[in-house]
Amino acid sequence: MTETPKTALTIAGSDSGGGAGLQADLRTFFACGVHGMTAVTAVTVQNSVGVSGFTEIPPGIVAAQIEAVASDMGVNAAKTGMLASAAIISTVASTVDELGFGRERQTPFVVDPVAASMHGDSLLRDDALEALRTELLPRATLVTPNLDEVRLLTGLDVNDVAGQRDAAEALLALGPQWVLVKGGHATDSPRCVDLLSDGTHVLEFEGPRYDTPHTHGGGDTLASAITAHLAKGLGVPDAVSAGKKFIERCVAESYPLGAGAGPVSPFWRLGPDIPSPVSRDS
Ligand code: PXL
Repeated sequence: MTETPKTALTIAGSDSGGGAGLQADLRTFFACGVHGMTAVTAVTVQNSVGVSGFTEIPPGIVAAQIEAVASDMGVNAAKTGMLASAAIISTVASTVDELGFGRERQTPFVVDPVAASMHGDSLLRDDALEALRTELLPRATLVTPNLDEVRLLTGLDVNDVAGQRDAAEALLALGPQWVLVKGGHATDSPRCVDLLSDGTHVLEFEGPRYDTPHTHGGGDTLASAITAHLAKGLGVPDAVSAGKKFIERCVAESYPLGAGAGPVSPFWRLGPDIPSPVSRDS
């Protein structure tokens, strides 16, 4: 028997292709050394080319999954991914209140405001955006939008770091404790800058921009790596710094799979002992 690891909970949707969603979250939690738990919100039908449909889990079952693991196993940090509907968002909001997750509460709560897949397929019903804005963002310890999600949440069209600063202000006005405005979608920029702010501290995390189409699950992986480090007791800036280093390597080591976008990959965390990749045709 070994020591029990810290625990992290993802409240997210399933990606049948295994690249994004709760599959990416669990893989990341494992690679970051925390025990991963799931509250499934939706089941998507997808592969590397796109999402062809999804069904939602009843809100009461989403809440019951969260309560079941929190009451028995304990949650050191939690995150959200695909939430699909206003009804699920409202239920998650009241459940996290009940359990003490969120800003200025005991358990760090990361909201990744997932609205669409990288191919542009909607993962959030139209009526749910307002619920995300008004019910979930005010409860978040950290919210981690990409620039498309910034546009949906604030109406701001951002393509440089100055714009990211303005977006951070606009998002902080919606109530989260910290905002990480990710710059990955600002493709004109040769570097990839993510801007973190709580209104007092403004920190820029800069990294390389890799020229690869295989970034499926990148946002989920960053948010779950940050969540894992929060579960281990790091503060938000240190957890974001550790998460950024983790996702950079996962993007550098992403691989092609299927006809479309392959996944970012944490295989490198397994070290030199695993066999090097062999062709699946051989
Ligand atoms: O990467 C965002 C995301 C989150 N959750 C699920 C997804 C995706 C993107 O495809 O499928 C279930």
